[in-house]
Amino acid sequence: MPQILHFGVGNFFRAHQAAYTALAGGDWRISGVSMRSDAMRRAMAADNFAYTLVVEGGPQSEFQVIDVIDDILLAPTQPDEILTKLADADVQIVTATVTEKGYHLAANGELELGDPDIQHDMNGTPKTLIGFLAIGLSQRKTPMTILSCDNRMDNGRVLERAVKKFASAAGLNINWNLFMFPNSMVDRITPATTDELRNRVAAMGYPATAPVPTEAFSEWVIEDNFATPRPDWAAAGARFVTDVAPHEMRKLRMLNGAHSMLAYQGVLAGHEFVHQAIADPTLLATTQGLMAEAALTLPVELQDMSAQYGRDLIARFANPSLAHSLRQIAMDGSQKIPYRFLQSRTALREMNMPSPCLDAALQAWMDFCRAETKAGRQINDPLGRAIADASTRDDFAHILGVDPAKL
Ligand code: CS2
Repeated sequence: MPQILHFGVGNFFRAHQAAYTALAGGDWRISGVSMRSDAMRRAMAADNFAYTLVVEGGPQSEFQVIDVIDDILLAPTQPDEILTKLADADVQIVTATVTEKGYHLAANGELELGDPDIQHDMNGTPKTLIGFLAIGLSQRKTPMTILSCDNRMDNGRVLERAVKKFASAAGLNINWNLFMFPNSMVDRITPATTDELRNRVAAMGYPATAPVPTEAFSEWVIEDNFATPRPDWAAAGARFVTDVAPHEMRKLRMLNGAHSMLAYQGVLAGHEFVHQAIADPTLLATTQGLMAEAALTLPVELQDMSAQYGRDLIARFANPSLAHSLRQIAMDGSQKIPYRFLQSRTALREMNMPSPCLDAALQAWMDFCRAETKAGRQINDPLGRAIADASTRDDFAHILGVDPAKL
């Protein structure tokens, strides 16, 4: 049976790629890899890896039982089993949602060879996605498609470059003709699971150990550049295109840009959830402003749809049945801000146009970092310590790898 090996079995993957695979029909099955903790494997094993997706936002919650996952392997304790899977000809597609920081990239977007986790993987027993792929592909004899589903511009190419850099530093030989790394844009707002949700799902008699809350909307735009067959994801609503970049730009700059701004301004204003922040008239106005600024930077063919896209995003953010925590979005700002704020800002500067809302968003990130540091809280970011230092010295430019004059 054809298989997918998925790295990063969090809620987003279970609301998105796994749900598309289930809807696509056919006989594809998924094995998951949990990058750190055993918690998800333990919870899901109790229900034989089936789980309930709870679609919130309509008059009633909709419960969908998803049963496409066969097992979950643990990266820290089962590296050999994972490498065996990567060599298995039945495993034709690797998908990944390891978050921005799971790529271990420097501010210039290239793999950070000095990163301690990457250094660790050079010894031959990997624990990162990059190490697993480089070592796994060097042992593989049949084609495979590696599909990044993380929120990054050019995510497939970035992943391919990172794996190549690792392989060349580690002296691994890979037959690159066998492998494709298509880009993709993924979208579905997926908060964390709460006890309240578990209880509600249990009361309905559905698998309740690891349910996932999500919204009705979802989007998946995939570069049609595969080395292997794939599930009929188009039947489940995915779109295959030749160039994903315009879709990535609109989503990262408008949706994720607005999300991050709401997170920083919202926490500073004392809000807890996205739907509360967007109900605050001041934050609604800056969000609309940021979207309008970001929209100006999009390719011309998207200009006509951007206003409606923005209105739809506001309606999605306002969904009161999704308890989407602002602090969850505020996490890992150093990895997110370049694609969410800086690229739009730079594009506007090149057009000699002002960017007051994007400037305010960037300011809100810095204010948030200062406030957290002052309150003695650790900043949840791979560069957390450096950011805490930068907060006391007011030197955020080097965190983002930009010229201080440009901040
Ligand atoms: C959010 C995203 O946590 C975050 O940074 O902006 O996870 C967002 O909810 C998704 O990209 C929506 O598709």
